[in-house]
This record gives sequence, C-alpha cells and structure tokens, in this order.
Amino acid sequence: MSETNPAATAAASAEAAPHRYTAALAAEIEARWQDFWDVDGTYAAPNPTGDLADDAELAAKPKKFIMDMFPYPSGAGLHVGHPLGYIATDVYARFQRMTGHNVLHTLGFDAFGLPAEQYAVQTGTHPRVSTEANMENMKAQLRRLGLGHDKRRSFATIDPEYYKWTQWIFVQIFNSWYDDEAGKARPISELVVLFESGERPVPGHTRAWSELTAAERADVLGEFRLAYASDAPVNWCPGLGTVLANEEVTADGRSERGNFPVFKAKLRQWNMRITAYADRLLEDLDGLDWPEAIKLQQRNWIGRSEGARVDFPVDGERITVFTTRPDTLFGATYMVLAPEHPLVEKFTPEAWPEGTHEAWTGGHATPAEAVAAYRAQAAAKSDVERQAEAKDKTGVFTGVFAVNPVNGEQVPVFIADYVLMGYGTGAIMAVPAHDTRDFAFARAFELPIRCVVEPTDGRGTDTATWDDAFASYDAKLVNSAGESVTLDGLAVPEAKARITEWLTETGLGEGTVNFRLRDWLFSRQRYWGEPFPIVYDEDGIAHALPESMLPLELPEVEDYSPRTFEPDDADTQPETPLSRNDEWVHVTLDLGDGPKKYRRETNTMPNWAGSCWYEFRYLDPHNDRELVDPAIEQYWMGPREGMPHGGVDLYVGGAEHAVLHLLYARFWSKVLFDLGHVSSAEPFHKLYNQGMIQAYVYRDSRGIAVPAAEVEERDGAFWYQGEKVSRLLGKMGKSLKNAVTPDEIAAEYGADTLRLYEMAMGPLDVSRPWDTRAVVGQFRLLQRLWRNIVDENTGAPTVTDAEPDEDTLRALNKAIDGVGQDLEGLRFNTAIAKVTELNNHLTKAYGSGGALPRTVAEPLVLMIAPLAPHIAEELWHTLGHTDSVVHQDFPVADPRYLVDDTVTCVVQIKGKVKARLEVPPNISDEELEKAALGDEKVVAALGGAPIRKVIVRAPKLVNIVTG
Ligand code: ANZ
Repeated sequence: MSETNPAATAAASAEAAPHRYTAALAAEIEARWQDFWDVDGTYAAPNPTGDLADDAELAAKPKKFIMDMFPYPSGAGLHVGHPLGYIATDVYARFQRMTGHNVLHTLGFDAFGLPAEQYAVQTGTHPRVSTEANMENMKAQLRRLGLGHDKRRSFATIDPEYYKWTQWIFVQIFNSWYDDEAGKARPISELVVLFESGERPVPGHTRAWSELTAAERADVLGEFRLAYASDAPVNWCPGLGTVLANEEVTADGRSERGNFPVFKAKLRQWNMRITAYADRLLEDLDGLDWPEAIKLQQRNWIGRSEGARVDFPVDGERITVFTTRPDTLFGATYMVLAPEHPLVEKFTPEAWPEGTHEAWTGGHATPAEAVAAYRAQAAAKSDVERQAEAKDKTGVFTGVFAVNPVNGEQVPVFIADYVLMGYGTGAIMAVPAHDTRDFAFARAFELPIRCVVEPTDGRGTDTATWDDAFASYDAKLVNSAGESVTLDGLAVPEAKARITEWLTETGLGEGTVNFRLRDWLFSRQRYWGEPFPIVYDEDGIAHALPESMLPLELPEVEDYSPRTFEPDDADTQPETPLSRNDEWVHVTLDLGDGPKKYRRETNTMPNWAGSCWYEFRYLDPHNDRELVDPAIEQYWMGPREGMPHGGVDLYVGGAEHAVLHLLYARFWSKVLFDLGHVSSAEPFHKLYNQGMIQAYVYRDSRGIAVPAAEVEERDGAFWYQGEKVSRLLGKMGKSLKNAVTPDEIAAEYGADTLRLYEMAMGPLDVSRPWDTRAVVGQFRLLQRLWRNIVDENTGAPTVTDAEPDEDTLRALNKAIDGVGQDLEGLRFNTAIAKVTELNNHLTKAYGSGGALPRTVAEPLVLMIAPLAPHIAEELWHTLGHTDSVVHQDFPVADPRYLVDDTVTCVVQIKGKVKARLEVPPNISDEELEKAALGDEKVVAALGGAPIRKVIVRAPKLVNIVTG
C-alpha cells in the first residue's frame, strides 16, 4: 500500500481518534448491520395474504416489484462490473421503501445451462457441486454489498421445487393450442372436443376423429400443440454437441457461446410455437415502458412483412411464393427455390430442355446432377453467408419452367442459395429490375430484366443501361398491362392493393402477412438442464407426465459430459447424455390407464427455460400447490393504471438480452395469461438497461495484456516492470488481467464507498471506465459525513437543538427535493452530487467538528440511506433512534425554501427609492405589486396619498406614481 492511501492513513490515525470512519470501522459497521438485517428480516416484503391481510396500514401502501436479471453462478465470481445493476435496483428499492411502498426485491440464480455445465466439465466436478459452490461464493460477495433482498424469496432454477413448475408450465404449453379466432391459447382438450363433434374438420384426413388411430390423432394434435416435436432443419453445433435456437446463433452463423460453427441439420427436436404469438408480441410492445432501442430490436426480430402469396403453376404442381411486392408481378422473369425446397426433388427432368443456356447448367450433364451438386454445396454454408448482399450470386437451373399467372409467360425455375427455406415459402418470384439480389443474379445468368416501376431518378426504362435495380416504392407502374388486370399508371401502394384483389378474385393468391420470427427450438443435448416431463409409449406417442409425477428430477449420473465432435464436422449427430442411463430412460408408469412401459425424453430444456417465468415465482416461492397464488400474483403484477398488461414495476439488466430472454419470457407470460394462470400478459412493465463498467487493458509491446493493478503512470505514459505499455478501454475480466473484485474494494474502503462510487461514476445507462484510484473520493465523502455528525474521540453525536440558519435551510431543502427526484428518476450520480454539495455546505457552515442542528443531521442521514445504507443505519442509531433507517420516511422538502436565491426589488415613489424587497426571481407582476403596496416603508412613505399608476417590472422594479 502506498503512503498516500487514505485508508492506511486513516488506520494509522485511528488510535488518536478511535471513532474515526476508517476502513476497519466501515467493515465492522457493515458486518454488524448485515447480520442484524438478516436476523430482523428487515427486507421481508409481506404478501397480500397473511401479514398484509391483517394490517390495514400496510394494505393501503402501493406496491413496487423491483427486479434484476438474475445471474449465472459462474466459477469466476463477481468483478465490480457485475453488481452495477444490483446496486442500482437496491438504491431504488430502498428509496421506494422510504416513500411509502411495499417493496419486493430479491435475487435468485439462473443456474442451469451451458456456462455452468462447461465450467463443470472443465474442472471435472459434477455441475451440481460446482454450481452450488459458485452460488455460495457469489452469495457471500453479494451479501457484502448490503443489498436489501428479501432472502426468503430467493431460489435457484436448479432447485427441484422450482423446476417442478418449469416442467409443469411446459406441460401446460404442450397441452394447449392457439385458437386464431379467439386470438388466444386454449387447452388442447377443447380442440379434441371440436374434432370429435365434427364442428371442426380434421386437417389432412377424410375420416372422422373416432376412426383415426392413436398415432394419427397424435400427429394431428402435434400440428396444433404450442410445444411440439418436429423434424425440421435445426442449428446443429458439433463443437458444443447440441442444437441451438436461432437467437443463439450469431450474425456470422456461429454459436453465441464458444463461437463454434453452426450447421443446418434435420433432427427431431422440441419446438415452442412462439410464432402463434407474433402479432401480440408486436402489439403489446406499445404498452411497455422499455428503451426504444430494445423495442426496435424485438420488432425487427419478429419482422412483420405485409405482402402476398402467389401461385405459379408448373408441371401439374404449383410453386407458392411470398412477395412484399406483388405489384411487380409483370416484371417476374424467373423464379428461385431454396435448394432444400421439397418441390425440387419432384420436378427435376431427365435432360436439359432444348437450347438451355450454358451458364444455367453449372457444367453438369443433367438437371439432376446439377441440382444434387448445388444442394451439397449450399448445405455447407450458413444462412448468413448465403444471404450476403455483396457476394456473387450462384445457382443452377432445375430444367423446368413455371407460368407467370398474370401474363402466361414461361419463366425458368432456378435453385439458388440466396433464397432461404426458413423464410416465407422458401420460393420467390424474381423481379430483377426492382430487387438488388435478383438484379445481380439476372446479370450473372443473362436473364431478362424488365422494368415495371418507372424510375424517378432519370435513368429511363431501358434496363440494359442500369447498374443496379430501381427499388424505390415512390413511383408509378409501367409495362404492366394484362388481359384481365392492368396496373399501368398506378402508384406502388395502389398497384399492390389492385393486384392483391385480383389474385384473391382469381384464386391465384392472396394478401398475407409474413413474419421473420421462427418457432423456438427448445431442446438441447446436454445434461445440465430441466428434463422434459415427457415419456413415449411403445408406439412412440409422446405423453406429458401428470402433475403428481413432477418434478421429474435430473438423475445423478457419473457421466454428464456432452458428446462433442470436431467443431466443423457437419455430418455428426448429437447424443444426449441422459440417454446413457438405461434405468432412468426405460420406466413402467401408470398414466391413468394401468402400468405400461415408457421411454423418457432424453433431451433437456435450454438454459432460457428457467428465466422465462421466475418473476412469478419470487411472488410465492414456497407454494407447492400452484406456481403462484392468483391473489398474490394480482397484487404484485396485475394490470393497473398506466400498466395495461401488468408486470414487474422495474426490471434492470443488460441490453444483450433483447431478443432472447425478453422475448421468451413475454411469450410464456402470454400463454400463462391465456390459460388463466396469471393476470399479467406481460412480465416486465418497465425495462432499464444499465451501461457496462469497462476497464483499461494494458498491453506490452507483444500485445499481451499485463496486470493492470501493477501498471504505473508516469509523465503521461504507462509502465509495467520498466517497460512502456499501451492503454485501451475494454472489457473487464480475468483474461485481460484487469478484473477488480468488489471484495477488494469493500476490504479497502467498505461496501458503502463501493456502492457510492459505482453509482457516482456516471448516468446509469452509460458505460463507464472503472478507475480504482478514484474510489477514494467517495470514501472521503463518507468520512466528512461521519465527522459532521459523530465526535471522533467519543463516538457520541455532536448534534445540537439549535435552529438552522436560513442558508442551511435552503441548501437542505434543495438537496432533499433534488435527491428525491433524482432517486425516483434513477439518476443516482446527480443525487450523490447533491448530497456532496450539501455536506460541503454543512462542513463550511458549522466547522469540521460537526455540531449540526438535529433537524439538519437527520434528513441528511435519511437522504444518504438508500445509497449508503450501512453508515446511514449506524448514524441513525447514533442519533438516538432505535428502529431501522430502512423503513423511515424519506424527508420531504419545504417548498418555501425551494425558491432560488432571492433578488432585490427597488420600490420607487415618484422616481425616488423608498424601499427594497427580497423577492423570488420568478415572482409575477401582480404578486410583486401586492408585496410592494403592502410593505410597511412604502405605506409610510405614501402617507395615504392617492395612487395614479403603478409600473411593475418584475422582479426588479416597482414605480408608484401618486397625485
Ligand atoms: C418480389 C420482389 C420484387 C421482392 C421486388 C422484393 C422486391 P421482407 O421484406 O424481408 O419480408 N423473399 C421472399 N422469401 C424469401 C426467401 N425465402 N429467401 C430470400 N428472399 C425471399 O422480404 C420479402 C422479399 O424478399 C420478397 O419480396 C421476396 O422478394 C424475397 F421488387 O418478391 B420479393
């Protein structure tokens, strides 16, 4: 430690002043109050049943449910960046408690999933053992920060009492279907009733429901269930040994975790029919108080496009395309199918048609060969690679022609990888004149390019001279006259409407809405997740386990490692760790029709499952009858004024969860809402994204990061072991050797200082660089605060019963007002600045030895309490109180002292100054005139003379004309 270290200096002088606020004293105070709060249950939030039902005063309080995105118990523990959001919500929650709210604030652990499992695999310990050890470690780190959590409500997603309900919700989703007419999910049993009665035809069958086999019925219902298994192309990541959701694959087509290549493979997997909710997920965003950027990301991810489906006849089949530009139908000069499109197999002819352009064949002798070769080539690419705008367009002709329904023209059908199977219908009509990708393709393959929307940029309609497509919407149609429909002269929107009408009338197509959102791939081939509450009978039909068999516990096994493969070996197949446990997999169960043999599902749920509904469980964590008591859920999360869909009052976390967790949790809430289990259709009413704490990374001449703590700054440069090093702002973490732990800072200065520093660094939503050397500034603030109230020799309070002076009253009330508003608005940095300013004022006004009036000292302590709760609790008790500072009322400013400094107004009578008034600068003319005429000196000077005129120039001048 250097000599200038204030904590060290403080420790040295502690003997002289035994009650000085040193790191040692802070540590003692903090530990003592943390113990007290735990034993006392200071942060226990009563539920509306029980305590609250018997307590009218409490029942009258408004509620606030304040939540953090809960952490993964990572093996690395916390660095100072992690608790930024937790401290912020804690400050806010404390402020809400002090302003009359019943506050629910707690924190659990999101403990299933890949990170925990990978750590376990690396260290060779069972995931449960390492996860539990990590949680203990993080709990101790968090406890040291003095977070006011209701610990009775905390849980981890790996607790069987918790995941029992995760599994139960899965069963509800499995047992539901989306009724488009009703616009909501309903129990699948109600659909069965509709099929049985014949009220609803059974899709894909001409026989009655009662005549279908069990397997046929299961297949039909599988098309409706909101959780269903299907063989679809999925994202297979051999390097992780599991399949992944679209949301977990980066824009480069790699796994978000681990950065391994991801391939498309056809595998039987569980899915969630989130697409059924696409419209509602979009619409309900409007009622949420979320950052616009996050709403926009969700909107783009859901990706609603209005357009049309158009059928192109071909060889007795038809190709259905999705287009957002049906108005350009006359300009469709060829078609493209995704290489995986099922029709491709159906119609590759034996030979190339007469006169096939050489460039179209890819050099192959037959269409079948060309198609097979091209398909193999496309399969090895990611969707992103395939869609890249800049890349050369590749493809081959299938050897068949389709008919453009609007003009009867024969158009060649290609397969090309720029068309994706997973979007729209996996087939397009290509309009090269007005779509950039089609334009590039048409040029490469020498296909006709016909202008049907007249360019407005002066380039003319001769496409031979064009360099690119003309893609603007703001123009009129040309070359679009047909026998039964003409679009010429119409603007794009009108043309769209007209052609859509025509397609509908002729039965050749219809207007449709297409979404970018896909169903959510919900199974993983890993051990460390919730087992699916699903078993298969001897016919392979899936059955949900009844509630009495939940939780289905994850078996304790020796070998939990995932089977991983060479990361770039696309031809591999996943193997689930649970499938290696025969006794667990093969069971005899009685599901209501006598004991039978079943095989368990051996996939596990993705790590997102546990965080899809945890907000509800905080409300009623020990309920073993239902996931949450409806009255309790209604109280904490139900809809109310300004919160049309209900939800958590404030949810704080990182912006990186925009389309993953936040979308999934919204979807589960909506299903639970539809099925009547909860009253809130949205989980999180207000969302706030905190910034990141960044840190300097120092690198030597070889570019290797050196320990940041050992770098010295000299003459504007940075030095490590005598060598000059470079400095750049980056992430904080072990690998960059710049991690600072909250434990270190708390040990050196105390947790209150750490809290203040993190909150003072800048606006909460902005990223900020960590600077250990600056932490001491907040420590000094607390030392001055302490010295202003406590005698450092005796430990006794120095307060007096004197009345504060006018200046102090003004400073105090301004601080109260400003700090209160800042805390409410999550502007913690400016709140701290205001407390600092007041404290400095007091040091100046009353000397460094304190002797503050009690009426000033107490509100000062109350004001700092949300930010620095330990020192505030200690000072509150030092001031003679016996109850906790936590539940005191936040001080209320006296409006009389809120006016800014006064200005002097001169009052003249017939041009001569007769009086001076101190008035607020924003006083109105009327008020000022009244004040002037009422002033003693003015009344005396007037001596009853009649007033002819009063000229008022607020706030500085009043001129009275008499006579
Ligand atoms: C004809 C057309 C003419 C198109 C034109 C665009 C411009 P968004 O807006 O993203 O929904 N498309 C459709 N399905 C596709 C697929 N599976 N893979 C690649 N492209 C596909 O995009 C819809 C447009 O993207 C559709 O409208 C279609 O091209 C193309 F002047 O049809 B369009």
